[in-house]
Parts: sequence; C-alpha cells; structure tokens
Amino acid sequence: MITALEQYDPQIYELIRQEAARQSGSIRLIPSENYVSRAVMLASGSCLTNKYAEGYPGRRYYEGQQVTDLIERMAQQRATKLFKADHANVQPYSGSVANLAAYLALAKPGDTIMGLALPHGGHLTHGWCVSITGKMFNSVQYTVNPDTGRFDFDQIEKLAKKHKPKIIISGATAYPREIDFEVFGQIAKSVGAYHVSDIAHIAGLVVAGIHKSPVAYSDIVSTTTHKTLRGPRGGMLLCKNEHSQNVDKAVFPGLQGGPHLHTITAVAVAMAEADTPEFIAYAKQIVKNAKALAEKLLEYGFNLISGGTDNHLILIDLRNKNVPGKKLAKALDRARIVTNYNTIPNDPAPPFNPSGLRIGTPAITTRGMKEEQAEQIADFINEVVENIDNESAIEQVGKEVLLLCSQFPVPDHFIIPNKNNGI
Ligand code: DSN
Repeated sequence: MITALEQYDPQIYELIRQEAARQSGSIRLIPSENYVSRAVMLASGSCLTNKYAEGYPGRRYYEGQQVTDLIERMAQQRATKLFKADHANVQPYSGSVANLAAYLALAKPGDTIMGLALPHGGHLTHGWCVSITGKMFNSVQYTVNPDTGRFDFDQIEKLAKKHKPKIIISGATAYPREIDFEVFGQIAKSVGAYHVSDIAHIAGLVVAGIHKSPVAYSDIVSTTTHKTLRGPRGGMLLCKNEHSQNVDKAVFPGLQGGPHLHTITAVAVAMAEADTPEFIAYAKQIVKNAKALAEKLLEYGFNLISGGTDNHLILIDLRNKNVPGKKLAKALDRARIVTNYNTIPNDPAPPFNPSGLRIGTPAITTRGMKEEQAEQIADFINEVVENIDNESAIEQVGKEVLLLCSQFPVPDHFIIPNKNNGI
C-alpha cells in the first residue's frame, strides 16, 4: 500500500516516510501514544473506509451492510468479552465524543457533573471550563491532595454530598496511581449519582488484569482504543444492559453520523491482539518499565507527583530542577526523546508553560525495551536537564538515543529507511 502511495502521491509519501523515520528514530514517551501492529494498520487502511453505515448492525439507514454488520458485531463481541461488559458501543470517533455521549446518556444539559480538574490530571472532557462538557453541564471539579498527589476521597465525598451531581466521573489523563473505581462507585451510589469511569489511559492494564476493572462499579465505562490498548485512534463505551439503549442513542444519532468502519475494523483486530498472553506480558512490562524509570529519576533527585507510579505514566514536578516543562520538552525533543509538558497539581506557572513533564512507557515497551533501557532513558533525561543550555551535549544524547532505537526496532510495523538519519 505504501509503495502505491509513493507512485501516486510522492509528496505525501515522503512526509509519511519522514514520520515513520521519526517514530522509529526517537524514544516516544508520550503516555497516550504507542505503535500499532501491521495488522491494525492494514485494517485501518482498508476498503472499510469506503462505506457509510449510519445506524447499528441490523438497523442501518444505508444498504450494502452484508459485511459491515458482521464486522461491527464482531468488534462489539470482542469488546464485551475482553472487558467483561454487558454492552459495547464501538462507534465513538474518539474519547472526547465517547465521554460526551456517556454524559448525555445519563443526564441532561444543565445537570451537575463532577470530575477531576484538568490541572490536577483530569481530561478536558471531565467538565473543564473551556470544554463543551464544562459549558453544557453545571461542572463541579475535584482535585488531588496537594501533599500526596492522590485522590482525596473525603474531599470528593464532601463535594458529592454538597452538590448532589447527576454523574461522578472517575479516571484521569495524568494520574500516576491506580484508581480505586470501587470507592468512586460507592460515593456515587451514596448520593444517587451515576458513575462514569474513563479508562482511556489504562485500558490495556485493565484488560490484562493489572489494574482492577471499573466495569462492575460503573454505569458506563468510556475509553479510547489507541493508548495502552494499542489499537487505532478511536473511542468506545461499555455499559450495563439497562443503559445500552441510551448509550447507543447518545452516540448515534445524538452526536455522530456514520461510524468510521475502517477504525471499527482495526479496533476489532486490536482487541483480538489484546486477548492474548503476549498482550498480558506487554502490559505487565509497561508497569515494570515505568517503575524502573521512576526509581532512577528519584535517584537523580527528580520530584515525582505522588512519589512514583503504579501505571504507565510519570508526572515530574521540575521546580527543584529550575527548568520549565516546555523548555525541557523541547530540549528532549532535540535529543530524540519525545514527551509532553504538563501542569502539575496547583501549578504556579501558566498551562502553556507549566512546571511539569509527563512521560510514559507504552511505546518503548512495544519496542521490546525493558527495565535496563528504562533506566538508561532516565540517564538521558537527567543528562539533558543538567545540560539544558548546552546544545552539543544535547546532540550527543540524541546520538545515543538513536543507537538505542536501532537496537530495539519497531516490531511488525512498516519502517521506511531514512537516507538522512541512517535508520
Ligand atoms: N490528550 C490525551 C492525552 O495525551 O492524555 C488524552 O485525550
């Protein structure tokens, strides 16, 4: 397919080639990113992109669904088996739409929802003020305990009792510890609220049984499909049977038109991949790598929010290193280490130039890196921090990163040789 592209559109081919080279020639530490398998890539780039299928299997508004119904049903069945859920909707285009659909399935505009504040690790769509979820609903935001960096369930319970939300949202986008979904479920129940859990980041850890599943304690579980779960970019909702009709209506026709069947096909492939012993080993290694990386960073005197990690990500408070998050993220990028700058809880700095750096281990784990390489990556990060204004030292780290990358090629993935960087 990629060769055909070279023939038909050499400009775009060249850009894809450059991006493939960038992905293979850098250490990708953005915790929400990964490398999908060739099978997922092929399904995502297949003829299913040509088909419209508004509606659901057996109830479509377009003809020609002989194959698409089978595919979507297969994706639904694989999702319900993998997550042990009653019902799955595999149509959300992304996690953001999935979250909004979950809220609209359970509440009306103007109702109160309660989620984790963005600067404390929550997602935009957990009711942050600039998101439609913070405008359409009356949003109450809880925070993490500033001393521990962990959820403060007393505060959450107090807020829930005071504001009586229709929905309590659990889940996060920059929270390094295991989330006790059972407690969130209990608090929700005690105030008559629904509980929506967002496991976008940790879905792969949940299906591998490393983190406890929220399915039993949630009315609706929302996830993306492309982070630790290692599928194509997409979203998914899982719920109890009692909510299935409302969930389906909220996704289509509530928020979306035709589902992206090429993505649903690739999601089905990814879920078959996730239902294997190899996937469990990969998910366990993600956490081992994150812990090894965290330990080494602590040895170098980095402050980690909550003091470490239980999952795939680490949030570094850089204030004691006197390097702003953005400056470090950019220097690391020049050293071929790709991260994202991030707010830390109660960040005194503005969000566009915050005090934190967020890193994670899914992508390096897919490449086969283990604890030894995770520690080496901590060495690289420390080296860049210590030489933040020394371009030749940063360039030297980049060379070492390239060498490490060449020892851990991206598996089962198209790698297009890059004449310019030797990969
Ligand atoms: N913004 C994504 C992340 O990087 O965590 C979540 O949607």
